[in-house]
Amino acid sequence: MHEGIEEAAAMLASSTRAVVSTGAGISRESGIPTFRDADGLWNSYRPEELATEEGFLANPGLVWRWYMERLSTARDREPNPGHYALADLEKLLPSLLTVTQNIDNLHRRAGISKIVELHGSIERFRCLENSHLHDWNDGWTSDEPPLCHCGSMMRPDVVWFGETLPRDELERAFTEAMNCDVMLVIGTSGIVQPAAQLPWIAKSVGAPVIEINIGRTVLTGMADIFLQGKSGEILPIVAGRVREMLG
Ligand code: BV8
Repeated sequence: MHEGIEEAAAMLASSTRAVVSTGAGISRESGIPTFRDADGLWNSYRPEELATEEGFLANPGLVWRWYMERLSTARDREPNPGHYALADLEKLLPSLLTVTQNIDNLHRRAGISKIVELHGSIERFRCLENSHLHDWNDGWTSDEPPLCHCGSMMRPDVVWFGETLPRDELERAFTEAMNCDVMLVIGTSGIVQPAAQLPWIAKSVGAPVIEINIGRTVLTGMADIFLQGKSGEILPIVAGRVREMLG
């Protein structure tokens, strides 16, 4: 059995306010590239070109096409055993809240219902001028951003670099981290702020931090337990042990 899994499962099974914080790594086994790994998204593009409002305004078609490509990839892929194990943990631990940096909608598709999407969703769109919200419209093309009924150009309803996160989501994530009794951090390099604060907040209030990642990150040194490996392989084992412990 993976060193540390037993202890991690026991911490989760005895928790009354568990928080899970996920990054792009949890979707990697669904075939969705991460941002910083060898085949990461940013390696083919520069973030400041694409995931910023300036980048979008400078080249709306390029950024729109990049998001359309990511939207169709996300829709073509399925949640992996790691997402489903989190959905199982949510059923076993009623207080569990999942906070994700991901915009691929795979947590929801795996049946996770208590979720905070800190950086928005690739399935949602809003117009630049008035933030009118829209779901995908089959009349839209993937080449150029469509116009809203108010005439303003559409953009993905995601948080770009240099943009503040949605207040309610950020407030909820920070509050839950300040009140949690265990934090499980999965598949994140722990670089992008303010999402990267979450495990540090948990640590500051005395909650143990469990990290699942294929490699060491800036969080590994502070984590109480580091489970090295693929989240799609480790999470089902952890969820299975929690289930056995709860009987
Ligand atoms: C903000 C949505 C206020 C769009 C994203 C200098 C210092 C500190 C901060 C800053 C700074 N300069 C600017 C900032 C702020 C900036 C920031 O943090 N920059 C970083 C780069 C330093 N943050 C912001 O701008 C945020 N807004 O702060 O507002 C403000 C306003 C103005 C000026 C300053 C501040 C907004 C950030 C949100 C950006 N939007 N996404 C989109 O997706 O297109 S960020 C995007 O990248 C993701 O959402 C995610 O957050 C991030 C990627 O990180 P990860 O998810 O961790 O993914 P990554 O590839 O890095 O790592 C994957 C991990 O998985 C790896 O560790 C790998 O080992 C592991 N892994 C891989 N496979 C597996 C695995 N693990 C387990 N199993 C596997 N199979």
